[in-house]
Formats: sequence, C-alpha cells, structure tokens
Amino acid sequence: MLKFADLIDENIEELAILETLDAGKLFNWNKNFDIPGVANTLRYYAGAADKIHGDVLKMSRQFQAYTLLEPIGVVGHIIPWNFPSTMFFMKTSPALAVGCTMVVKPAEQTPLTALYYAHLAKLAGIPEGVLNVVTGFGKTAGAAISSHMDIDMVSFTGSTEVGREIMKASAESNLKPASLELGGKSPIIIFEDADIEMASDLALEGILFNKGEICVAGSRVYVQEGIYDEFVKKLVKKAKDWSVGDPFDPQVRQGPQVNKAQFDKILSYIEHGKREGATLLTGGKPIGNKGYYIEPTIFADVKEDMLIVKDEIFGPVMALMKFKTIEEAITRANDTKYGLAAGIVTKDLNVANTVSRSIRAGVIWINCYFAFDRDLPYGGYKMSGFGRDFGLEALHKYLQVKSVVTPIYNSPW
Ligand code: TXE
Repeated sequence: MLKFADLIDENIEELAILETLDAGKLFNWNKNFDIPGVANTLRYYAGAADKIHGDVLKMSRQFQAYTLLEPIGVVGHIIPWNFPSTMFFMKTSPALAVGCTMVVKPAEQTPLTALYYAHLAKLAGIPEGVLNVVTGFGKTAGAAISSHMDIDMVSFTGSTEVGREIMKASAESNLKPASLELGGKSPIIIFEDADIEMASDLALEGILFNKGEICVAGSRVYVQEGIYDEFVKKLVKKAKDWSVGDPFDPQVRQGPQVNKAQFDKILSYIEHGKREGATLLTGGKPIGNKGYYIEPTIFADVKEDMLIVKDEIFGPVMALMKFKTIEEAITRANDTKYGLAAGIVTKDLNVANTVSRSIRAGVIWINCYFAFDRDLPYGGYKMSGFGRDFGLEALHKYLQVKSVVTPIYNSPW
C-alpha cells in the first residue's frame, strides 16, 4: 500500500489531468488536493493494517474467550463520478488494510483514473485478483455486484434511489451487508453575531465547490433576520464575481457540470424554482453554448415545501431562507429526509453546542465547511444512508468478529 501511494505521487500530474478531462473538476484542485490526498489515504490505512486486533474476554463460569477480527471477504465497491479518485481510495484503502479482496465499479461517466489506479496497483505489487476494477453501467455491472452470491459486502456511494435498489438486490441474493452513503440537502445556519464577510464566503463556497456536485453541499442556507439584508447584498455580489469556465485555467473556480444529464437536471430544477415562485437573486442560466457551464444561482423567498428545498439538485443552486429564533432554525434545518452534514456560523459557544447536538446529520461544521480529513468518519443519518467511510470506523465495516471460546481448567463444564 505504501508503494502504491508512492506511485500515485509520481503520477500526480497525469492523474490530475485525467480527472479534469473526465469529470470537469478543477485541475489545480486535483493536483494539489485530491490526488496527493488519495496517496495519503493509502498511507493512513497502511499504518492501521498491523494494528487490527480483537479482545481477550473474561467470561463468567470456567471459560475464557478471544475475538478474532477477520476480513469480511470479497467486497463490491460501487462509486460515483463527483470525486472519482477520493471515492476510489476512501472505499478500497480500509478494505485492503484489513485483508479483503474487492471489485471496484467506477461510475460510467468517469472510469479513467480508476483504470490508471488498477495499473499502478499491479506495479506496486498488490497481488493478482485482490483489487479488481470492472467498468460498466449501473444496471448491468453495478447490479451484478449487488446481486452476486459470492460477494460478501457492498459499499456504495451514490443516489438514494440506487441505494434502495442495492439493498433490495442484497436482500434478494445472499443478504450481504450494505454500507450506503447517499444524497444530501445540507443546511448552513448563520446567526446574527456572525462575521458577515466570512459567513458569505463560507456559504458561497458551500454551494459552489466542485460545481455543487458534492453530497454535503450546503444547499439550504438559513440566515437570521438581523443580518439578512446585508448578508444577501454581499453574497450576491460575490456570486456574480465567481469565475466559471475552463477547469484547466488556474483563475477559474467552477468548471462544467459532469455531463448533459446532470446539466439538464440542474436547469430543470432552476425552472421549477422560478415556477414555484422563488425569487431568483442571481444566475439561473447556462453560460455560453459550448460545454455544460451553469451560472452560480441563488434563490430567495423560498419555502420548505418547494422542490428546490426538498430535493438534492447536485449543482450550483442555493436556496436562501430567513429565520428568527434558534428553535426555528433547528426545526427547519431538520425538516428534510436527508442527514449528511450541517454548517453553523456563530461566535456563541452555547448556540454552537446546542445546534450541533440538535441537528440529525453525520458531520457538523462550526465556523468552517468541507473540513474533511481521512481520520474524520463520514456518513449519513436518515435517508442519507448508513455506515461510515474514512477514519478508523471504516475498517470495521470490512471486518467480521469471530468469538473463540476455551475452557480454563480443561473441563468443558
Ligand atoms: O447516480 P447513481 P447518478 C445523486 C445526485 C445526482 C443523482 C444521480 O443527486 O444528481 O444522484 O446521479 C451505479 N445497481 N448523487 O445517476 O445512479 C452507477 O453506475 C448498482 C449523489 O450518476 O446513484 C454509479 O457507479 N449500481 C452522490 C453509481 O451507482 C448502480 C454521488 C452512482 O450512480 C445501479 C452521485 C444499480 N441499479 C450522485 N444504478 C453522493 N452521495 O455523493 C446505478 N449504479
């Protein structure tokens, strides 16, 4: 695994280019964060590989026992297109560390880096048959994994609808456990003691990073009434200044959406928002007529029952809302079927503590957003799925616990 990581470091430039060509992600970001980051993910889990052990148990009566932590077996990893490299190693590194073998199916939109990683795995000396990459469509290659009788576990990141299909296929085949990281509609709550400059930067980055194609995008922004007008003024100005264009250009902050299907889906939500009566503060249109570029889009006067507030759009579209009290903010932030992440902006520690304990979501960022690392467990509540990627937590979903019992005094009773 350490050699694999070194080989990735030696090929950062090429991998970063492939990722940009495939997914429209910013080249500079890939080169400086995503690709070096996956090498470090491999190193993090390589460090855990020789520290996985069970416990010795003092049983009642004349027995003692120990637990063995064994690899669960063959794992199927089904991954999406928005972070092809990060997802590949978020899934495979802990599974490799505990000793599983695996089949990875990258998303059909973005298979290139996964194939490159398969090649590097071979050069690194990962034994034949341990890390297998199979490209293909969801309904064929993906479904073949979730319904396979000889695959022991499936780890999936993608839409809630497909997560449901995967659980069904597992139930109807060999009852393999599934770990599902699904959609989100994460709230960012900005209290009136916040630094408006910082809060508006955070909220904008929260929805525009990776062109909104990120499951923890802060797509519902709640702003307390005392600062609402000033916040909106700053936010809209910054959104208009946000540069969208060629993802190889280092000045650009937002590239094209991944493909036509995603581009059309986002635009149809924008049209829906207009029809539902939300106020379009800025954006709302494609940029130019070549490539799938969409203007940073902000809707205000939005109500919780509107589709643009309920559904994951997975694009650069923010729904902005005003609130009065902390209780109201908590209730409205929780009024969603999803529970992946939430952001809180305040200087008041009591407010931060109360809200972070009251929101049902897998990660809470206070005065920051998208603060990820490989040691931070990551996953959802509610219909955002279950199971955790990253952190030492992730090792356990790829492990079985076996209890082994012996008599102490050589007498079985
Ligand atoms: O995802 P899919 P899509 C959300 C986001 C996006 C929407 C649709 O809202 O707009 O999903 O994107 C494989 N059996 N997210 O359609 O279909 C598929 O081949 C087994 C959130 O691209 O869920 C791909 O490898 N596998 C998200 C993977 O599932 C199947 C990231 C994801 O594709 C399958 C991506 C099946 N029946 C989209 N059907 C996040 N949580 O980060 C498809 N697949």
